[in-house]
Amino acid sequence: MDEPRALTSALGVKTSASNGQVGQTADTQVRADNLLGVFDQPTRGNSSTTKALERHPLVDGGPELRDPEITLLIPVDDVDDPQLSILIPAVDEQLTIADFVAWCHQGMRDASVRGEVLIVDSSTDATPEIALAAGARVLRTPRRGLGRAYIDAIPYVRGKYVLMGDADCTYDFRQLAPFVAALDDGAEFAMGSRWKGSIEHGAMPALHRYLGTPLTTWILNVLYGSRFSDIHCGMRAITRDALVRMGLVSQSWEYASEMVLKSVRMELRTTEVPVSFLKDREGRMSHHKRAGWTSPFAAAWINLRAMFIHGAEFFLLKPGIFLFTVGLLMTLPLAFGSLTIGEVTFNLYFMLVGLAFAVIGLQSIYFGCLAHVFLDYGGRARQRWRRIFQYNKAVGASAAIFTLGFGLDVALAVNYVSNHFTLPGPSASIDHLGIVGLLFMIIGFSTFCFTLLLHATEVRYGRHDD
Ligand SMILES: Nc1nc2c(ncn2[C@@H]2O[C@H](COP(=O)(O)OP(=O)(O)OP(=O)(O)O)[C@@H](O)[C@H]2O)c(=O)[nH]1
Ligand SMILES: [Mg+2]
Repeated sequence: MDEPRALTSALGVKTSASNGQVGQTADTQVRADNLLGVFDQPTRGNSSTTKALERHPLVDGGPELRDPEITLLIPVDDVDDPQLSILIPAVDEQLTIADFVAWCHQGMRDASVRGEVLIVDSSTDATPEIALAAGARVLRTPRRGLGRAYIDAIPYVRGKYVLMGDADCTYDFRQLAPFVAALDDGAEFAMGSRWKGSIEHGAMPALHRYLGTPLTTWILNVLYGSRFSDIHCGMRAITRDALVRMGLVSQSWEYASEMVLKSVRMELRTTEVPVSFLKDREGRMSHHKRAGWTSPFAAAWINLRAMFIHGAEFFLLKPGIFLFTVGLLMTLPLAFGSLTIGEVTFNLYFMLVGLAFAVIGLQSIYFGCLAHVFLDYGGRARQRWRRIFQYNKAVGASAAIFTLGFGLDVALAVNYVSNHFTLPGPSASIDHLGIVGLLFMIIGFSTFCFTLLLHATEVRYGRHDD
């Protein structure tokens, strides 16, 4: 505890969220550039930093995207034009951060790759000063969650390859060469796998090892038709281009699932790399433990939530088609009256159950299509659905089906009025046709609404994908 504090004062480092100050001693100089400052005064930052930031699309998006609460600290032995960026969030990791940065440098030397270590730091201890002294770039950000730390850091990533992980020395970054080799071989996403590598005894609680991770990995694989062996592995590499295109939104632990499932949706060239998972150092307490016993459950819950939201179509489209078909089979054959097969009579009430199934099924189908459209990365789903539901044809068909249904129900209403406001009875064919009429009106109206919404997506996404 004492030693890092002493180092802080020896370095004379001052970090400031708003003005990017400069700390200096006889043998160490540390430069702190606020991103805004780099733009306003380009000569203050070193030229490679300025260039990297200027060409980044997120930064190019406009000043409103620059966060005044973020400060970049650059070490004296900074690397120009790195090929690899090791991107590591850290909160209060002063116990391990020096070794961790040294491991990264050793790993990069062994892999013969020119790289930088970028620590996304939200610590209140001496982590940033130690990391900076060890030769890492430090991005000071407010503590806003693990996913948010990655999102905040993306505009500052200079390498073509990005390797992610934890600062607690539980992933062995001395062995990073296989990740670089995988990306060199053409992979866009190289996911670490502790199950294919090794897990040191005591490194993972039994609950995570035998239940949480295998179960959530299995669920994701079922939902997305993928074959990952360890979706929560924190050590993973991705090209910067793919990471930017991914547009991560997760603020917390669920970034882990979001990256994996988006890699499937984006059809990234993906591979798995075995990694060694080590025990926490003596004296380090996991953030989950610090947050309380409910924390792993909260992490599992938000990871599942991400999987379900991004995979909404799984629950909607195919189940919807099934339910709609069952609903039609329960209603249409009874359109002209009850049917008796053996001992069983299928009557108007049976039709009503079928009507409910058909309506729920149809809504599911249309919501599933919309989920497909909203969560589409290549534009192909939008193109396909718009081709199936061409505006004129779909609106024309909706109007025809609705009118047919309306006609059947008008006939029922006329019959009702002309019979002194009484219906002939549940087995009369006019009553059965009235239910079919309702079904047709619902199908027609829902299809019209869906067609409008589907084509409204053009307003949001444009037609460049056609
Ligand atoms: N910048 C930043 N880093 C974070 C945040 N939360 C966690 N980290 C860091 O992200 C890495 C992974 O953190 P956690 O997933 O919470 O992991 P942990 O404390 O090692 O807990 P275990 O999952 O039990 O290993 C560690 O290096 C943390 O210091 C955050 O809100 N902001
Ligand atoms: Mg850990």
